Amino acid sequence: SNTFKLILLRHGQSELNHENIFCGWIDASLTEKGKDQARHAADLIVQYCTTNNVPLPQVGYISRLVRTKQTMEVMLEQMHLKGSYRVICGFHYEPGEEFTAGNTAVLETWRLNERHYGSWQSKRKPDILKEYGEKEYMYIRRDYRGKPPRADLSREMVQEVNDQGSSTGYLFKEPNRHLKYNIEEQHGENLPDSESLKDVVQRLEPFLRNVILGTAKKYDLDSSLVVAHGSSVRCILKVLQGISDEEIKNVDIANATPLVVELDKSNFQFLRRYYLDPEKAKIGAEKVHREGFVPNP
Ligand code: DG2
Repeated sequence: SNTFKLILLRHGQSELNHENIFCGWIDASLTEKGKDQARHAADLIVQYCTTNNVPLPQVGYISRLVRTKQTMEVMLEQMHLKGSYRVICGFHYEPGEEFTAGNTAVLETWRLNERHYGSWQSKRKPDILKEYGEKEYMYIRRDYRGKPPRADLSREMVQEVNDQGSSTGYLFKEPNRHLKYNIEEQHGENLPDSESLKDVVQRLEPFLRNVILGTAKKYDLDSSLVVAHGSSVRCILKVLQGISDEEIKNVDIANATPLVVELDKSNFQFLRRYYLDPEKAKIGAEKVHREGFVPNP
C-alpha cells in the first residue's frame, strides 16, 4: 500500500477517570470497564485491518503511565499478538530481535505521557470548576497555552498496588519520581511539574517525527499503534493534521475509540483521518468536553 496508517487510541477508562479526578502523571489502573473498552477497540482494529488488507501493527507505542500499558496488554492479547516492551529515551530506536513477525515491539516513552496537570492532579473536576470558575477552568483545560499551577512534588497522589500489581487505593505522599523515571533521569531528560498543550507538543513532536514516523519509513511499515492520553493524542493530531492553536480547543478524545490517521508514504504528509466507530467517538468526545459540569461519568 502507498499509505501509512497511524492508529491512535486514548487508553480505556482509568480509576481516576471514573472518579472524575484530574489524573495527569498520577499512575491509575484501568477499571474493568476500561479493560472491556480496550478489548472492544482491539476487535474494531482487527476488523478494520482485515477488511482493508492492512497488516496488524508490528510496532506499538505507549506512555510511561500504567493505564496505557494495561490497555496495550489487553489489546495485544485480544489480537493474539505477543508484545515485547522496551523503555526508550531520546529519539533513537534501533529494533532488535523483538522486530519479528507475530510479535509487536512496544516502545514506552515519557514523551507520550498525559500532560502534567500540575496542582490540579488528584483534584475532582467539579471542585476545580467551582474554585476557578467556568472561563478559567476551560482556558486551562483546553486552551493551547493554558497551564495549571505547578505541582507540589513533595506531596503527590500515589497509587498503591498489591503483589499481583493490582491497585489497592491512592495515598498522598512524597512520590519517588527517581525510581519510576530513573532511566529518563540518567539520560538527563528534563521532566515537567506542570504543562500546557503547547509544552506537550514541544516534547512530543520530535519523538513523533524521528521515532514513530522515522521507524515507519525506515522499515516500510503499513501501520503502527499508539496508545496514549487525551492530551498526547490531541497533540499528535494537531501536528499531523496541522490543526490551528485556536481550533485544537474544540478537539476532545474519548477513551478507547480508535482513530486512524493516513499518511502518504512518499512524503509522510497527512491524507485523511477517521474514527473506526464515528458515532460512538462523537458522543464520547461531547461527554469528555462537559466533564466537571455534570455528575460523574
Ligand atoms: C485526563 C484528561 O487524561 O483530562 O489527566 O485527567 O487521558 O490520561 O485520562 P487521561 C486527565 P481532561 O484534560 O480531558 O480534563
